[in-house]
Amino acid sequence: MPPLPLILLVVFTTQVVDSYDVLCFIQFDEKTLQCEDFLGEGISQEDCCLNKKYGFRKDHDSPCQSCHSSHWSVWGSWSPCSVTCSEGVQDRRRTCIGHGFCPGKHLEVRSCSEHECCTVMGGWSSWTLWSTCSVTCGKGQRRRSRLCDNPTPSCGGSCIGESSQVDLCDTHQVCPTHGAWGHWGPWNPCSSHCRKEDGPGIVPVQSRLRECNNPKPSVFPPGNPCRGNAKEERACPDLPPCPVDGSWGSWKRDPGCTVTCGIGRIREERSCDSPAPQHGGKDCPGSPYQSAICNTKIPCPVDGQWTSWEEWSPCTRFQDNINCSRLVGIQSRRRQCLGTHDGGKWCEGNYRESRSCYNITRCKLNGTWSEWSPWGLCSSGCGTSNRTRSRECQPVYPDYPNMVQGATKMVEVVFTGTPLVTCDPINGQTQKVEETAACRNLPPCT
Ligand SMILES: *[C@@H]1O[C@H](CO)[C@@H](O)[C@H](O)[C@H]1NC(C)=O
Ligand SMILES: *[C@@H]1O[C@H](CO)[C@@H](O)[C@H](O)[C@H]1NC(C)=O
Ligand SMILES: CC(=O)N[C@H]1CO[C@H](CO)[C@@H](O)[C@@H]1O
Ligand SMILES: CC(=O)N[C@H]1CO[C@H](CO)[C@@H](O)[C@@H]1O
Repeated sequence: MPPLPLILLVVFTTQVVDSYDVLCFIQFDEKTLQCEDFLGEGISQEDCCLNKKYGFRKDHDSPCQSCHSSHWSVWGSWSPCSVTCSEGVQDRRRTCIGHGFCPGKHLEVRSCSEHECCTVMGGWSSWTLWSTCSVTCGKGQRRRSRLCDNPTPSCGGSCIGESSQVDLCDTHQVCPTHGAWGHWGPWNPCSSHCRKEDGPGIVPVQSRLRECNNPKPSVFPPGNPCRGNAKEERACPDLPPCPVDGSWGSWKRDPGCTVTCGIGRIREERSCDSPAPQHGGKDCPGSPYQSAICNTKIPCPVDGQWTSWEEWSPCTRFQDNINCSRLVGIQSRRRQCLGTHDGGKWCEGNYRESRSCYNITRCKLNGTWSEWSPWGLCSSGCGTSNRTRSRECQPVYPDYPNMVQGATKMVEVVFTGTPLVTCDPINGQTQKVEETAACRNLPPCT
């Protein structure tokens, strides 16, 4: 609303000068309309008001008047607005000062507004129906709500109270108990005490178990089983390396056979390095050495061997018949060196030897009985058995020298040949007598 039009009144008056004594003051306060700083009394008004700033009173009970001719005071401040919301009015005032008439209005009025609108509180609609229970078993909650639209609040207004309500509800159904895992059990021992250095799938593992018993799922109504695994595995930490037993490498031959011909031995050696024992593993079993057969394919030399001596040749002297004579003859015998092969040595010694001899073949010589010979062997090993001993007729050799001068030295002379010998007969025997005796205490023959 536009401010009200001012109604201006213009009144013309004539100044009336009537002089009378007054109480005169040096200052007139236009705001309080009071006279201040009393100057004196018994002074004519005309004189007091020679200075227009002065004021006066006609007597002690009269109001203070300004020496200035009549005029409006300054406007007062605007009054508060007639309303606190929407649009209202406010005014201000002024006062006519002086002892006359002031043209114009002492009051001004204008429209005003503190806030553009007035707050309107809202009103609730009716409640919705209760929702279904939040659970299908056991006790849960149900809910209802209402809208703040009856009426809708405006200009900062609102509805008082809750927009929703919660209520307990009971389905009267037993809830299933869903399974939950219990605590993990302790870690089981590792699948191995040690860690192999290489090879497939040999990281030792350990496992632990847990049970679906915290709580167990109910049977009726059926609860959900636990999710996830009841067993957990992990690689075992910080294991020492496994002992590695040693294993032999391949055999390696020494160079060269032990023999230079035929078949010999050769030493073979192997090392415990495939692999070598590690981390306390066992040494390789057995010997690092073995002997193998090596074949030079070269025949070995064979030394010759003497055959037995052949028979002595006839004891002769220049093809003369020297038997039964004192003449020394010569006879010789031979032997052969056989079997020398492949560079083997010839036999040591002579293949022929000779000796000096007297030929006593079929010569008639005196004989003499020998002593009894030692008893012979038993004729059998059990039952009854005999043994024998004998005396023989031995020749008495002629009294020829048994050493003669040879080519370079004295040589021995032997009698050779079978003479005709006769001894004094014993029991009619002239060549040989025998005695027989039983062997005693023989075991019986089975
Ligand atoms: C042993 O000697 C006795 C007496 O000379 C003879 O009778 C007997 O047959 C002999 N026995 C054997 C087994 O020669
Ligand atoms: C003895 O001499 C004869 C004639 O020269 C001869 O036949 C015989 O074999 C000789 N006996 C021996 C044992 O040498
Ligand atoms: C084998 C041989 O010639 N024997 C003779 C040796 O001498 C005697 C006697 O001089 C002869 O009777 C043998 O015949
Ligand atoms: C050759 C030899 O010595 N003959 C003797 C054999 O014995 C008789 C008897 O004692 C002697 O008279 C032989 O001279």
